[in-house]
Amino acid sequence: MNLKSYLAARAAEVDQALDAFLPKAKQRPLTIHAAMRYSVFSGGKRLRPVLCLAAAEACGGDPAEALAPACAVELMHTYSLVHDDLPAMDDDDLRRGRPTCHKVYGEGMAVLCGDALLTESFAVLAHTVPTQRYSTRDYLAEFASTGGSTKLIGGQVMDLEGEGKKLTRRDLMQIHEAKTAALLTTALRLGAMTANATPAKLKALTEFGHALGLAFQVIDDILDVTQTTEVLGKTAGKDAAVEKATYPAILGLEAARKEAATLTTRAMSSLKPLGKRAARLEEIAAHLLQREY
Ligand code: GRG
Repeated sequence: MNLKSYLAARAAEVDQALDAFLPKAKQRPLTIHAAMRYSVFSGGKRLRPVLCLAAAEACGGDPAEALAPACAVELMHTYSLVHDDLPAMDDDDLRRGRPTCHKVYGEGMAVLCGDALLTESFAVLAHTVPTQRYSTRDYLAEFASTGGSTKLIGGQVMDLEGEGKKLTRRDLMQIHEAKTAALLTTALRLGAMTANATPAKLKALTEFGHALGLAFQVIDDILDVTQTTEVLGKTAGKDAAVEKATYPAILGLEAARKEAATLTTRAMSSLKPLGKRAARLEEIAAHLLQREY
């Protein structure tokens, strides 16, 4: 299967599973479930869940076994987007090509929608089947730590506190390790754990996720200055407008492009311990370097 078909097929599987896991639209109270479904089914790329499934395959597992953690990761990701878009955070009107959750449902409902998505993500993760090496407790510890105050939330705190300050490249990397690379890495690790991956393979995927996550963020920063709002589905030029520290702002556009390529090469070479089975992950990394939105 070529990469385009693979990505589309995996994303469709994830969407189907998300639909089954989420409370139905008819479930009362109607508004919160409508807001949750509006935010989840809004045309996201499904990168993190696809990485989760691909990591399971790369470790010789059945991707169907990785659907629960894949969906859990997407729900945690969507919660972070809904809350990040709120006026108290990044204050954005557009996400995934549509008005943000609070623009449609109001701020109070968007706060609750994020809370409900995060809570639901743990309920979905609980469906993951333990393996010989990894218990439900291992999945939970991994997932909770990523969502917590040293990773996702910690990254957002550093981001908020960095506003209006002159950040160094090192500061920026720390923010993006926590905000972006951590969840990508956890998606890969959880997928691998469902395949009972050896510690050596898990380590390789951790290194892959770290470099890929940073590359993904550098590219995201580049696209913010080079793409249009229509193509991105979110407000382009936002970072520069609020004088946010970004890779192109700190390094310059060309050096930022080189940095993304270097990180992608590093990510690919981390995959060596997985052998030929990692070809799909390598292909995804190459694809992300070329992405236009
Ligand atoms: C806990 C509120 C809160 C925030 C945590 C993750 C995060 C910090 C904020 C979300 C917004 C943001 C800029 C995250 C950085 C990672 C990133 C570039 C996300 C966008 O991911 P895509 O492009 O989005 O995969 P889609 O819409 O395709 O799923």
